[in-house]
Amino acid sequence: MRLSRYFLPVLKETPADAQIASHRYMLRAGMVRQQAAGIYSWLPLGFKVLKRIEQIVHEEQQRAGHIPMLMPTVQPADLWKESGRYDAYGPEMLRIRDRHERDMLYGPTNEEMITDIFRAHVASYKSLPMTLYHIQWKFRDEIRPRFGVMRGREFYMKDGYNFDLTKEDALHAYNRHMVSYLRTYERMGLTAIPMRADSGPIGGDDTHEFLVLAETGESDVFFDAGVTDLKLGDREVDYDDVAQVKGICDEFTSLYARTDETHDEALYSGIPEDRRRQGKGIEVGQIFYFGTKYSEPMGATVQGPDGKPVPVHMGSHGIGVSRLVGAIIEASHDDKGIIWPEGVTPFHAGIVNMRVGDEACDRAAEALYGTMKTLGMDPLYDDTDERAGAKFATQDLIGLPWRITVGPRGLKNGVVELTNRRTGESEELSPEAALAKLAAAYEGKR
Ligand code: 5CA
Repeated sequence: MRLSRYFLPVLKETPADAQIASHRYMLRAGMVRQQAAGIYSWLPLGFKVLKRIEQIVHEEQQRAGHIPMLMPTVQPADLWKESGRYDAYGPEMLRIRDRHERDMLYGPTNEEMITDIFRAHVASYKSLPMTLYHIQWKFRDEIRPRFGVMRGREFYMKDGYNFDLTKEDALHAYNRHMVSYLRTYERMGLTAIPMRADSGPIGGDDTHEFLVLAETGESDVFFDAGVTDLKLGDREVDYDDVAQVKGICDEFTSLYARTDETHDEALYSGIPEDRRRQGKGIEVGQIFYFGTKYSEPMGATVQGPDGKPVPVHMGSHGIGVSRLVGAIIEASHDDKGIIWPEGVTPFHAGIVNMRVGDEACDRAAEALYGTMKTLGMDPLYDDTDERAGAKFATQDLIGLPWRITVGPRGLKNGVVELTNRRTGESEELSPEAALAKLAAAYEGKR
């Protein structure tokens, strides 16, 4: 993309009402625009990041064997009356009446709807196990929307639902989700720690939240410092291997890690003192096992091996896709702007032409731009006639992991400058060597 033809409305001023770095930088980098409290338009740069995150979520869900689909945002109230949650959900639910005076709602989550789909189409235990998921906009009329997309009213969420014959099978589905989530967050450059939590309005006994440690997080967390060292890395996972998947979950959940809702002071004080940690975290996902809480009242049964109908065991599993954009920035920024991890960056590199109009500079920058695109990379080429200082400030603000600077002095020696946004280190390299280094940096991350 050429910056001269892009829509990147960066702000010079720091917006007064934005209290945390991610919110400030998302506004300043022209990623989002607030349309009403907790409701945002995703401008092109923000939209690109949202889509990269969504893509990683899709890939990891499908790697775990989960099936994508799409349910609507607007739901009939009748389904929620069946489960009993229409009244229980309270003022967070946005209730709508259509022209025929039918009660509708803007979905805050989809347990009822997916249960309805399941009961209509699945009759036998032979179709199980099954996990369906979608990525769709949700609405919760949060009492205090804040911190930009972190606590929105309209937000983008991946929600998945498992259907199993037995509790044991459903717990394997729960574990499968835990492992797939660990991999998902790691690909985004995040450490998200599974912590025992409270199930709230979704219900059920077993639930873990995934928390990214950050001072600006809204959850209070207590943990053994050892949990921050755990990494899934690139180990091979066979998601059908019940023992392997459980083994990984045990590894990640055996050390103490809880949110304040389930915090147990006695257990916590059993951790060696030098490893006890308290802090704040951003909840980027949550998984639940709730058994037959929805299948029983809604009649979602299958014919079991003995021919008798049995209600299915279910769980639901969510990832805050739009919240992740903010969470990644909270975890990765400096005083100049965002620092995107390579896995989610909106563009792979910025190309800064220091002297637009200079024939050698234009030729070299155009050649780099063309070659990168041919190599399947997605560069942002700053071909505008802004001052160099302003160009660099924009690059730092929008946080692309790499910048290639093309200037007249370097070109005389046949070199461009390759700068790493995170370390600030620059190297003078031939254009070919700079491209080879970029390609290596993105190896396995595109
Ligand atoms: N039905 C279950 C699992 S699919 C569910 O709704 N879980 S949840 O309530 O925990 O939401 C899943 C994730 O969505 C949360 O972990 C969080 O990351 C994100 N989320 C929840 N509320 C908001 C909000 N108001 N703004 C942005 N993200 C949110």
